[in-house]
Amino acid sequence: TVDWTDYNTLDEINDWLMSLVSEYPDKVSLVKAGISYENREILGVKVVFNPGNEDRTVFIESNIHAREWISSAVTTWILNKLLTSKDTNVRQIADTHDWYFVPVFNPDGFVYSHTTDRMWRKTRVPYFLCAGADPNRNWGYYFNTGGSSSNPCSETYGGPSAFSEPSTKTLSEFITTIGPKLGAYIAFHSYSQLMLLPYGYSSSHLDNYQDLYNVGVKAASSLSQKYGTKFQVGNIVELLYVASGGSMDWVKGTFKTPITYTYELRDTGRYGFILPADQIIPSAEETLDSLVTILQEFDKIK
Ligand code: 0X9
Ligand code: ZN
Repeated sequence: TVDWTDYNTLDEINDWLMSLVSEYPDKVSLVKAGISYENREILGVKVVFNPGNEDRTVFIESNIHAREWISSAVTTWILNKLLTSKDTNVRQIADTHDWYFVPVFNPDGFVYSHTTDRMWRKTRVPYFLCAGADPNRNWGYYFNTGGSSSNPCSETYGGPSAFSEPSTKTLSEFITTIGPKLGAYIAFHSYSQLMLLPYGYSSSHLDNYQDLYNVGVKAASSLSQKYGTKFQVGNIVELLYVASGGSMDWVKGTFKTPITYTYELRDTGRYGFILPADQIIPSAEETLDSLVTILQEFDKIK
């Protein structure tokens, strides 16, 4: 069962997604967002509370990196809150957007991180000496233009070509079907407590960087209210490193989606990727607080 007191397996997450479709048949529908190398379906849900919000679609991505378990736990918690919360701010953002939640972008790696190697990051596509490409270096926008490796044994191996990985290729095809409707694309990773702005291929302040930054600072302030957790806000290259071929870069570059953030969730390194499960709910609560601020502040800009 999924109750956010512990991390869940892929089967538990997928069973829970399917149970939501039965529980809320008028709001929730199952989405087959892609298929992995090992032939796992990449499942998600579309949630619609009210008609007329098609052009205000929010897409939430997590666990493109296998070991970052907190990311899908936060995604499923937020999904549950949107369906059940009576808080007026949560209801306001829920009811005025259409939603896509795809909790596990990299199911093969995620299963492998549960069964075999807790620190696995990449896909499981075999490449001669080593397995896996970094699925967040494999997208087709400024692919392989910095911050990715051409060595298949590297943790940041970009793959032999853009969209070489079945998961990123099929996910990109699905996202393309809704791309023009996207108002917001949010990717959850861990760890470091950052709100990252496009692009990962460049340190230039491109597109609507200034709006994203100003709203990001307000969102980080909201995030800190409950537990005092501090997040920094800024361009990927300036806060972290060059990282080309990321999913958010591809979405932003292809569709010019206005709202685009990549979160690096808790913590700052004490536990790192192995974040204790008793931090799932507090991390998810503070993250939802920041998401409320993002969507409300962008409504004021338009
Ligand atoms: O290196 C990454 O892919 C991310 N950091 S992590 O420690 N979770 O691996 C940063 C992703 C930045 N986003 C893009 N490059 N689009
Ligand atoms: Zn990551």
